[in-house]
Amino acid sequence: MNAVTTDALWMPFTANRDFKKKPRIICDAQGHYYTTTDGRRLYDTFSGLWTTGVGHCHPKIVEAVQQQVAKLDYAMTFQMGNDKSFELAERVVDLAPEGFSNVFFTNSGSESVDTALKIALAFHRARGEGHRTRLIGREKGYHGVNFGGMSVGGIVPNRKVFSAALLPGVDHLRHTLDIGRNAFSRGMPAHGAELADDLERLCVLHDGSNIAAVIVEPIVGSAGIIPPPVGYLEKLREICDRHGILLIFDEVIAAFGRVGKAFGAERVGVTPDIITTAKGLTNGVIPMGAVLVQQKIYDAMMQGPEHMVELFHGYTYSGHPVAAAAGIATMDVYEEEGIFEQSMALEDTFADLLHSFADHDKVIDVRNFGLMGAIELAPRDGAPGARGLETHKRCFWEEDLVMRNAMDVLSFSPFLNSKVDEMEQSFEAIRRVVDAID
Ligand code: PXG
Ligand code: PLP
Repeated sequence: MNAVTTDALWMPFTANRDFKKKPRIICDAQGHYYTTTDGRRLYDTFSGLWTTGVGHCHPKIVEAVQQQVAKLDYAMTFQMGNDKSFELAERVVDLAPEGFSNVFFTNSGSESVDTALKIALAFHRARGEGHRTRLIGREKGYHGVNFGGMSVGGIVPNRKVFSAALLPGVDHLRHTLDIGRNAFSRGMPAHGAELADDLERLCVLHDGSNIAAVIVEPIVGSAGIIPPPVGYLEKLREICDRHGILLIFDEVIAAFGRVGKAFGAERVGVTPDIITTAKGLTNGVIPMGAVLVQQKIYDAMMQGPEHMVELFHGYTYSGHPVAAAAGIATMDVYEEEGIFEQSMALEDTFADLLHSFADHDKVIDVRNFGLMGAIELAPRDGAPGARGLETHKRCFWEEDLVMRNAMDVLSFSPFLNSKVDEMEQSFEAIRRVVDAID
């Protein structure tokens, strides 16, 4: 077996004791495959953790990082700047929907979310609307694990233990998952646009003039891939506009080709005021996140004496030069290799493969949008989540496949440049496992 000692590491979002009985450890990766410490080669159906859309160890990104780390490893980005961070900001703005003019760098999706919420509050205050302090999230939303993102998030186990420390003044829209009416929908489900009226209800309850921002994932990721009902996001946009509320799309997963365009906003045809990103910004190679804002937000903040800091916020590693170099190389790869077009071209095959599970007696729903997909298994009596975890483990040990589960939802985030035969083989393996489990 492997020689790695697992005792000291407290693993994130992991059943540590169960894992350490029989560790699943990766030590190498190339393209679409991982290698384990016991020398097996595994196909990755999750592109890292939604991160590594163009494949692992892409030579162009590896080279950019190697060169940058030997040239400028770090420089302060407060009251100074490094060339690469400015260059990456321009590249990201060039890809963004019309109206987005500025980028604030962070080191993760969680930091992007907390940054976006703080920008929303600061923006309203700068415009003399400091009474807009309430933040609205949505049930089943995942916005990372920091206090702001956890508070607007709606995944119960992520909040339960920290209940006393959740931000005040936060409320939640109802979620849009409706297996009863929408099971096995391909892409956006037909039913549920009216759930956006929940925002109108909260505007009555709290008075819309007190609400700073609404944050949603345009397509829900972590909670099990929930595409928005047809017309839902348009309605949210309209209600936000009517009440002067900022709309934040959390695109930590959706941005950079995951749904066939540079940004999810472009794909769903609804433009928010702020977009949060991370993951695909650097292909997951170096941690980095970014918050994109519309021109009106940046402009509103650029006031007061010119020698004064306009936004008292930033991270030691905001715009880190090595991360920025990885980001620039990633943008080059997206462009030169037509990655977003490749992603779009794979969508139908991916949807067909997912929906081929619709007839399976253990499957209660299949959901997909772009290259985000879920097969939801019926929970085993008295043991919710057991089937999902067992499928994950069997895929790893018996099928040489990395497959992510969230409880009994099998989630898929294929490479944006997947090969069709590899994708097909991975779903054949999944079917063998789903057939075999109790
Ligand atoms: N917002 C969204 C929409 C995300 O998907 C975050 C914020 C937080 O990003 P960081 O970089 O702080 O982890 C995420 C992260 C899963 C899974 O299994 C998804 C995420 C993280 C871990 C697991 O779907 N998304
Ligand atoms: N804690 C202490 C004591 C610090 O000095 C700093 C940054 O200087 C931080 C936390 C925040 O760290 P970061 O900027 O990496 O988020």
